[in-house]
Amino acid sequence: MSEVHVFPVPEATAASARVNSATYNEMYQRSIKDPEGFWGEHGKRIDWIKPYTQVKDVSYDPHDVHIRWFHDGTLNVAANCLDRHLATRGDQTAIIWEGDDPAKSENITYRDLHERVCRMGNAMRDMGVKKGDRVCIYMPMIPEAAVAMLACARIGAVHSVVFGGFSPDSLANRIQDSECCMVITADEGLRGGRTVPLKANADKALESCPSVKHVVVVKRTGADVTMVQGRDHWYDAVTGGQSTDCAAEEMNAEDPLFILYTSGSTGKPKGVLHTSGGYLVYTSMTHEYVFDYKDGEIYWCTADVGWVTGHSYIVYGPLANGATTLMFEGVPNYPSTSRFWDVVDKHNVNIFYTAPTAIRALMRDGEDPVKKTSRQSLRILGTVGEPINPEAWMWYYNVVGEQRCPIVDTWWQTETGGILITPLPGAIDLKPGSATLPFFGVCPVVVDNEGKELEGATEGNLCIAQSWPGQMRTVYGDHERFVQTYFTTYKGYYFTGDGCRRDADGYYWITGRVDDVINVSGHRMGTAEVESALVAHPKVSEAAVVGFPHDIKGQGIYAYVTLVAGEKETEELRKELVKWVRQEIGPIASPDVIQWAPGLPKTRSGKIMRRILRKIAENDFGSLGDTSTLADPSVVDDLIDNRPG
Ligand code: 6R9
Repeated sequence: MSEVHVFPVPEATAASARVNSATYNEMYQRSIKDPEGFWGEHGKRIDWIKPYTQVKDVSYDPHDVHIRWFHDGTLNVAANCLDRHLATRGDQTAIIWEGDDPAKSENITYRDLHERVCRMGNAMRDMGVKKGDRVCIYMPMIPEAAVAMLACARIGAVHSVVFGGFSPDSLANRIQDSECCMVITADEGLRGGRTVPLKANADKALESCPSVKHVVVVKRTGADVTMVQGRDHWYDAVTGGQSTDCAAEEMNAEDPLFILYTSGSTGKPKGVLHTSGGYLVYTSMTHEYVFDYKDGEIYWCTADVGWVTGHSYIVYGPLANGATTLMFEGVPNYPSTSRFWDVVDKHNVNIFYTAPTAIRALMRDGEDPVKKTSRQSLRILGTVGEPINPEAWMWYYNVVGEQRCPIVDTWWQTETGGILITPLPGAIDLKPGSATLPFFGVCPVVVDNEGKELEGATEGNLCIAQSWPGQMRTVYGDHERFVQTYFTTYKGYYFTGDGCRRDADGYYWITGRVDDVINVSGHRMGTAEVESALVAHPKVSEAAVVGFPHDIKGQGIYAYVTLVAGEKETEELRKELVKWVRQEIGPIASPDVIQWAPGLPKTRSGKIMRRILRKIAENDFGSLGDTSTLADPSVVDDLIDNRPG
């Protein structure tokens, strides 16, 4: 490891920030030693209908995993994000919407947003949606996506947002798993000047989703779409005549707020379930402290609401804090690679939060597209989704932030609900590539493969020893899978699936997944999902998928494919398989490399040795390790000899 440059907290930031290094240490120690006291106090940052008297009721014991926070309190999440602010900031902008077309943007005040949410809530109730019902949201990045989420929260329905880039099949699987009664979508999405056929995709998905009784369609592009009589309704038609009063359902702290599907190392995507009270306390608190958010500031997270980052840090955290949150429909390189910075200047963005993959892609275009913009409004920069390489960090820091803006490299997961390991800009010195130190209440531990806790500077598997309020509660409909996935590998801990290194200063450096999950452009994917899409093709008999280092995407997808006997390994078929996977899962799952593999390296018991396949994909043949346990060691040489490119 080469020497690491440390970037101390700028004095001005420390002086004005909510916490400095002394207060961080004090608050952190208290949060770990007395979680009940700490969270009992900070839980009051949101409005409760019936205040809680209980703070924490948690067990990580595999025989009885349960996680409850504030569990005798009641609240409504939407009322916390809207009604609560009306008296003091009704006319303040809640959402700045920036369209794909730079000529289109809109400012939506808290009052306006409240009215829209109430209208939609009433429309949903009219269509029979009740507390506890599941509603699928399959939307582009338009304000109605946030309205739909908040309308669900208002009437106690559980939303399941499915990223607009997912295929009809992926959408159908998610709708079926949680038996959604309604789908909220748009005619089309618009990204980078190109349309996405959302309604047509939904129609295809719904052929196999009998639970869906109603579809609400927002008109975004005005494209011609099929509307099924009795099932499909235009958003404007159902919300137009509705009252702007909509009683907020009184929810228990542990009533579900949403389900969000995420990839694991095996099987189908899991429905990660988050509940109401703890989630809102945790996301609002992290949003305020991690970004040092101050009243009146303009905050922009570039994620899509289809991912957890969009849930927690575009919608719930910022709105609970009465912030102005920017929602961007487009992409970083349309109409030009200056777009991010043009938007920063146009709306005077103070806090900017994006993914390393976007930074790496923009870096390729050089400094000019950045330098021709002002960016003087920027104060804090953030990253999320994957490890950031120090080169990209330095470019972000020097070129985008002009050495003025601290970078918060925030490590967390769909499962964690909110940020767990991160710098606090006024308190923690930065090291490029490190997510630095734990947030309040978070107790990271590094364990070896046997589950032994490692002390001091070390490297191993990252676990979390104590619960925090934003933690997922279960896998929807499959609590056993929840227990199996997160609480059995290392007893007594929540296992993250990530590897990490801890340095002598106690800083954490996330090294990436230690399971069969890959991270492509910050999007999480199970290699098993891509494999099952491939083997679903009639000409494929077997497939093994691994990640490999990719300059822009972080990781690329490398697929080894064995064809059915008699099928020819042609360039045409290679292209067809790439297209096939895009159709089965979505464009984010497109394989970057397909290598024909007449045989795969398997143990005598038939297990594919992925370790070896990873090395070959990485072009690292010197350290293949022990291949003697393979049923047929010669397949390895064959794969090396026939590596494409
Ligand atoms: C929020 C989100 C989670 C996985 C996680 C890890 C990787 C996220 C990171 C990071 C290094 C960071 N990850 N943030 N790795 N540094 N700052 O991305 O959730 O889509 O569930 O992905 O992403 O591997 O386990 P999710």
